[in-house]
Amino acid sequence: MIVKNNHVNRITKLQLILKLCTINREIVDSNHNKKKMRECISIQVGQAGVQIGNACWELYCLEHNIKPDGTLQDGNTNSDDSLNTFYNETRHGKHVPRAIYVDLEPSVVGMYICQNEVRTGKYKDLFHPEQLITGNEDAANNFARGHYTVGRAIADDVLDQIRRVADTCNGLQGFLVFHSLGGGTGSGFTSRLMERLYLEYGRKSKLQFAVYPSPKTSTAVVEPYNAILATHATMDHADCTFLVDNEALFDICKRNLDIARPSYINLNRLIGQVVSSITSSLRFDGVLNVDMNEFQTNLVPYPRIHFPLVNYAPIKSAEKAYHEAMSVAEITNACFEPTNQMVKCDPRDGKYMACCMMYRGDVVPQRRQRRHCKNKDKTKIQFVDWCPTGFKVGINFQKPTTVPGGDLGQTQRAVCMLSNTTAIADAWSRLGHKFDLMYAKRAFVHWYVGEGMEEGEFSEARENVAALEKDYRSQDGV
Ligand SMILES: Nc1nc2c(ncn2[C@@H]2O[C@H](COP(=O)(O)OP(=O)(O)OP(=O)(O)O)[C@@H](O)[C@H]2O)c(=O)[nH]1
Ligand SMILES: [Mg+2]
Repeated sequence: MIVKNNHVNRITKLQLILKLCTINREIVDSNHNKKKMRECISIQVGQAGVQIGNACWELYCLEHNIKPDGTLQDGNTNSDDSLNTFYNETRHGKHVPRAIYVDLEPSVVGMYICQNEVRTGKYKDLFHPEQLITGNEDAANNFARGHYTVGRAIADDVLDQIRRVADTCNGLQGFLVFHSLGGGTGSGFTSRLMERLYLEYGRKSKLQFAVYPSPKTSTAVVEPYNAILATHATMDHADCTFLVDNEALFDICKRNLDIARPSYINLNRLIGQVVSSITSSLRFDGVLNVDMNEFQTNLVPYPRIHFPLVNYAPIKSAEKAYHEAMSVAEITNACFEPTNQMVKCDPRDGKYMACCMMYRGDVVPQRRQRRHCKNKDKTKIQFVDWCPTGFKVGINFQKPTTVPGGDLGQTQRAVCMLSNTTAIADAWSRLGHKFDLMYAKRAFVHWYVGEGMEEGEFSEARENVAALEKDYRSQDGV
């Protein structure tokens, strides 16, 4: 569903043909989806990936009425078959997440299970032990250890396990990979894994959810090195990467949720809500549902320009949500606020190449569309001149679910906006600047060379990210 504005766009014939091809493909894709199961495999890598995974699977289970041991809540008959895209139902009626947890050290994955055993025993039975893969020593915040030395040893086991999970699928759609860009495992091992996935599952979609390093929460000084090396190494192997900036999340938790000192649990629950919105069209049936593939087709105009900005609204504490019911218009407006963004940058300084709105809950289609147009004028959203201006819109009628005892208040509706904006180039320039300060002195480089990396890889990675920044900026004619 595309809402066009009145601008006359200067699009060439070729671009028009490309657009028509895209629309045709979308129709073919959505017809195809109706006939066939389209499973997704989630891969949670390193501490951040594992802990974000916990928040996501906890929320998915609540949304689908699945008990912590994988069985359905009493009275739930799984009438919506779509949940099988994320869960494999066994003969005994247990729903096992199509997920793999990987960390190069045992404590984070182990602690998760152990904490649950000790504290509540809640989700320890959800996963099959073979889905949780750990090594003996971590990557010590070093990309080279995660990618080469330590990571190499575990890669085959991980790929074998992925193959086993893939064998349980009828029509595997793709992979969702969760990781940090700053950790040694999150950066190094993930990029090795993405390369293997690209080689072995080339035609399947590969989406990443990557934690962008922030000085407020980062654990190592070399995170900018790891992040740039990982971005370079995965650039050609990922179809779409959603960045989540810990600093942006930290500020949202403080400002919107009144959490004085946000912890990873607070940040991860927020990420969980966002991921749930992005993936809800894959997990629930619905007439106005728009499949992730369709959004992706619209969001990524060129293979490298694949880092959409994520906005989410409403983000309100339980107390505020109880007193303020937000209308469709209000959540749509709130969603455009830079304070509801998952990465710090200012889209008003850039131009949009694409914009997708994913609504959930009580939302009436016509009103929503009109609101878009008004909103677009109001906030002076500018599209690049080569792209037909339009919003792709999807609705999932299931209202958002909140975790009991969590920070977010229950609301009747929510919206998640994915936009490809040239403003995200700011994130790359900030990271590049920090990289340059250290690399000018060759500080800490010996740790990487000691693990078998060549110094040339640093400059190659830096040049590639600089080129990415330039690619983005050149889209709006800057
Ligand atoms: N949002 C979020 N960020 C996290 C979490 N845990 C770690 N981080 C961030 O991730 C980066 C550190 O990476 P980790 O994921 O801890 O590292 P790792 O992948 O386990 O790699 P090594 O421990 O070096 O082997 C820092 O920027 C942290 O702020 C988490 O649970 N949630
Ligand atoms: Mg770790």
